[in-house]
Amino acid sequence: GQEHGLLIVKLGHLDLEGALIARDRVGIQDFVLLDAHNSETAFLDNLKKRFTEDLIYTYIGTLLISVNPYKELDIYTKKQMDLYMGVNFFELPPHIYALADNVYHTMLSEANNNFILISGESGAGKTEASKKILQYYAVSCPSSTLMDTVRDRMLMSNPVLEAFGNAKTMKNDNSSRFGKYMDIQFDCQGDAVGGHILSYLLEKSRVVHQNHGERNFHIFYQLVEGGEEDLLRHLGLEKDTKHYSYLVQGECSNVSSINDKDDWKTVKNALSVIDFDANDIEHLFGIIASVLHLGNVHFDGDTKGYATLNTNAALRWLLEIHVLVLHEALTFRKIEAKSEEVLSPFTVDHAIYARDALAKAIYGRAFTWLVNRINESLENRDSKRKTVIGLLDIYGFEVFSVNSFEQFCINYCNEKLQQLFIQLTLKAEQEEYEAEGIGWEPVQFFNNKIICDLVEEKHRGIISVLDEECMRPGDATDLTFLDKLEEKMGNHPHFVTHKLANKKTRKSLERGDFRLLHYAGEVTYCVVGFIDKNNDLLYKNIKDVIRMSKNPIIQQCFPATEGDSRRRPETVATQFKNSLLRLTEILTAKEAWYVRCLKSNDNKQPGKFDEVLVRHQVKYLGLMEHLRVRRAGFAYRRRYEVFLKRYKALCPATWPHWKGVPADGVEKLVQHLGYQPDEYKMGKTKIFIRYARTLFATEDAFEMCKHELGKQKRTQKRHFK
Ligand code: AOV
Ligand code: MG
Repeated sequence: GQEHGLLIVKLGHLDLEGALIARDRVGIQDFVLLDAHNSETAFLDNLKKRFTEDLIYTYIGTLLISVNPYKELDIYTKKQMDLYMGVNFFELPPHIYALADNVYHTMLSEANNNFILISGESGAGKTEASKKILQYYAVSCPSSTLMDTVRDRMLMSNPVLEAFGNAKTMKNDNSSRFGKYMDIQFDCQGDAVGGHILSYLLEKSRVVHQNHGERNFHIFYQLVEGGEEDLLRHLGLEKDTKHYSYLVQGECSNVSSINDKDDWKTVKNALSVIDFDANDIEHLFGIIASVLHLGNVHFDGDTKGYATLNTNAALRWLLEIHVLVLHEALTFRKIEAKSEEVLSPFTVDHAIYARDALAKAIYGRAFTWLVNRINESLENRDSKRKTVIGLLDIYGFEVFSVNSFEQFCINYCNEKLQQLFIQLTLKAEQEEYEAEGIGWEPVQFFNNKIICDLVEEKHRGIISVLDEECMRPGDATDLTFLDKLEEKMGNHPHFVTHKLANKKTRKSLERGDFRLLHYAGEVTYCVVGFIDKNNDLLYKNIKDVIRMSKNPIIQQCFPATEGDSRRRPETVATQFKNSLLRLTEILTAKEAWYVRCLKSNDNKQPGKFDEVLVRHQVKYLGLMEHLRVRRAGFAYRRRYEVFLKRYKALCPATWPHWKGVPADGVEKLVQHLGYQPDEYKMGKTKIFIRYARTLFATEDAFEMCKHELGKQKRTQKRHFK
């Protein structure tokens, strides 16, 4: 083709055809080098072409795109890891290891903090990607025996947290139901010396309720299916998940892709690696079993409709608390009036509500306790200088047939991360051009800040309106909340209510729903439960009772000092909002790297590339815009030393060594290669190359040259023999 003209002039004696044919079959490894860079169709063709060849990774510069293959690929072996160690992006096919390795070396050479933002919708492959990165560091970083423990614990924290925090949903058999940010700490030799995990809002409503086709958290099934007989007997559990109301609602206890028995062994082993002794394990599973027993506490109504327990049997196993005390707490509410305490009986519905609230609270707090415990075991007690690589793996954007408060929080979180991506990629680009003294025109993005504001703005956003309703004593309900929303955001371009639905979108809405037009698509939320879930209250007498438990983990989870203050605790949504704000601060202080995961199809089907689905993701993730920005002024930039080191063999003046200033060497080199003045600019520390084809041609020339040099070397060797 024409763009190779330069190459053919300079290296006319070499045959390019073979290389070009190979490239045609496997597509282009880096979209920056794609000729029709403005064409979404060309973009998708390239992804598809590669996907068909099991090449799931493609770059946009240093951003890595990953398309979920839904099948095991033979590309995560130790051999592959070794291959990618210390190698530049360009030298090998795109890989998650290449990214991991480049982040690692950047951190070491620049002594800075980095983070890898892994994003994509539910089931796109974020958690798998984050595991691959962690494994790469565990295997490939230099090793010292002391640090081996840290490394093992870091690896083993994964199965434990997945068991307690992941579950089967309609989108993903192993869906993360909490957000996770993990810092891996390295010393200046590059040894992994410690780690720290921050967890975000666990979807604890799943403990008491699962939609059809979904499961509770994996750990429950693992315990019941895999638990040793002694243990189960000790916990009073039957070896049958059907026996437990909290496990049967979704009607899919068995999932073909999941082996709970094996997973139980993995988790038990992992727990021992992160320093859990037999007592810890007994207490932890005592809690898990208690939740199951609690779910089996059923109520009847007496003649007045008040709740009575139909059997005391399950209570006996609950948290080492006296049966009668528990019985009372589950059927009566204690009201403190002046100096007296009055017992007011629960209705059946009320009692069920109290029971479920207790189960959620126990599980949620035990999860937080577990994260803290893992952090203790990962703590680096040596205060020497260290730098970190942060790994962010959150719950992806999700839309179900019914979406509730949990989806609202999860999708809001994804909005925030998209916003961060937009800010950082634009900002980084602008600053770089400015720092290097090169002018440029910014590229237009769809900025989703408007949606973030709609959700989180002080006094005006959805969370504020929700909080206001939650604080309002008396008659606030989910529907009054909806009315308030309608009143306040009715005219917002990304908000649709029942009343206005037909004007803004063609799809109508149910009375109790509102719809948000998210960056990734429309989601209809059902307001039922918003107020309760946001308040997340536990009756005081239930709290008092649970504090009587002799289980030491429960004692730590429900400290006696809690709740003394008169101040109302922050609502769930506000806590979440604040934690995301802090996360953004943590991340913006670090150098960002991106993995954008794409879902290849909606049926978890191996090797199927659903073009419509992928196109939609490419669009909303802003990949085309990202590419445009990368190419707006200059597609590529390289530090002078790096550029020279790589390509010096292409010019007699720079080969084998260039003795002067690197910038001058680069100037000599590119002039020899025939770069035209409009093709590149010399910045302060880097060369900026405008067209992909220029670098493409240079890279090809380099390949040919390597080949030639290799031949020469081989002939020389033969001569010596
Ligand atoms: P997610 O983390 O992005 O969804 P996962 O990482 O759990 O998605 O991936 C979902 C499933 O896709 C996995 O269980 C694997 O079966 C398959 N998969 C993903 N990546 C790969 C890969 N590189 N190679 C082979 N199979 C893969 V969520 O947590 O639901 O947002 O909330
Ligand atoms: Mg996940």
